[in-house]
Amino acid sequence: MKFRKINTLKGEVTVPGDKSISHRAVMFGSLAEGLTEVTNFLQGADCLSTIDAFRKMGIEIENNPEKILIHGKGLHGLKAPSLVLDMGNSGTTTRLISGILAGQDFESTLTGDASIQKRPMRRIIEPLSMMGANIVSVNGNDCAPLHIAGSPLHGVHYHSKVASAQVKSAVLLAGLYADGETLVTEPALSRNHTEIMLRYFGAELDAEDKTARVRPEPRLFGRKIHVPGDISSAAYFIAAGLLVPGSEILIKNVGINPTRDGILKVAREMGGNITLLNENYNGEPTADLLVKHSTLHGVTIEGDIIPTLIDELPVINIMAACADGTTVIHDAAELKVKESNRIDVMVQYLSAMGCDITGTDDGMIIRGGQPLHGTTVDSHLDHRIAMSFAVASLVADGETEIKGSDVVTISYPDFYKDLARLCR
Ligand code: SPQ
Repeated sequence: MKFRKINTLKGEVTVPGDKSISHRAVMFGSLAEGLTEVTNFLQGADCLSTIDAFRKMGIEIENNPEKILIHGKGLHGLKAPSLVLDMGNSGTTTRLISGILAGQDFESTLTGDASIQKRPMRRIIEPLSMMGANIVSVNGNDCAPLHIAGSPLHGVHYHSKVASAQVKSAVLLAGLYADGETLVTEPALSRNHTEIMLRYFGAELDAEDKTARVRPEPRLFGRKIHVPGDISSAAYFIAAGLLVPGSEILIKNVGINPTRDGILKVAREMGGNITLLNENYNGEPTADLLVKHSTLHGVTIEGDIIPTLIDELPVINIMAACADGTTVIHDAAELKVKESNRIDVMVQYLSAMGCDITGTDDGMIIRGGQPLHGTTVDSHLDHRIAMSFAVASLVADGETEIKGSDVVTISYPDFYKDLARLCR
């Protein structure tokens, strides 16, 4: 797909439902007794992979346009899948489902696309094995395919080396099937949607500082869930609104959970004009975001804020490239093990657009303020790379071509349509 510089962005946009919350609604609804109704569910390919996996384990899930209905069968209601479970491109599905499968009384095998088969699974194999799980990487390379023979599990206190919601959630979900309580402590707090939603379904779970604790064998009950808009999808409009001269856009109903809102803090620290309207703190907090074009300056981004904006760093790189001064990003080595190596790919194509950027072991250094020019970008089949460079193209001279642009179907199928509607 080809893009050109635009004059300005004006209007309102409603981004689709949060991907992390949509996945969890299907998973926990399947393990609950009775009906779970989910509205504003993200109809992205990753969340459809989660639905498909639970259907293959005997859960009836009705995917209607206005709501998803999950006919949960309780904690012990899953059936052995007769086929290999296909996780598609979804790291969240792969890692969280592994925690659930570890405690079943059947065997299963799960795999995914070429990207999933390269993403590290040792981070879940290790803690789940400590709990007594029988989980192996079929090719012996610590990646999917994974074979899991369900077995009795015991509670542990796991100290994770990485701040990862997927690792934390896998262990907590296995903890539902353990013989005692399970605790996870992480080096920095990662997104806490699992903790919030499992408690809402009836689990005995408490969380304090960087430790979450769950008690085993709860009865979970079907619930109604309205999924807030995904701040990771809103991030592209936040960046575009700040960067394109004269822009003013309202992004409606965005999740602003403090474990996800790092982009708002960083964008404001860079000088970004963002106003929160209609704030609602009932359950997962939400707000409308009014974004106005701003002159940005470089900042340092490091430490505990990193997990709260990890998926937004590619588009924050674009903001930094257009900001005056230097932006330094540390403590973000996790970027190397996402759908692509997001440090290498951002450095490669931002350099090609004329930006002065250097990759480091755990981040990047961006000396901003040089004019960007169009180039050809390969998305590396990474949705966040495609959307980030679509934003860069709006302020770059000449034409930008994004190869593999369709990959946005993973998290935001209508992204290009929504963006085009705002362009003036
Ligand atoms: O699901 P997947 O492929 O891992 O998706 C990504 C993304 O950019 O959409 C990461 F590549 O988001 C992860 C996120 O980075 C979703 C997630 C979750 O829902 O629990 C947690 C984060 O990953 P991690 O490894 O830090 O736990």
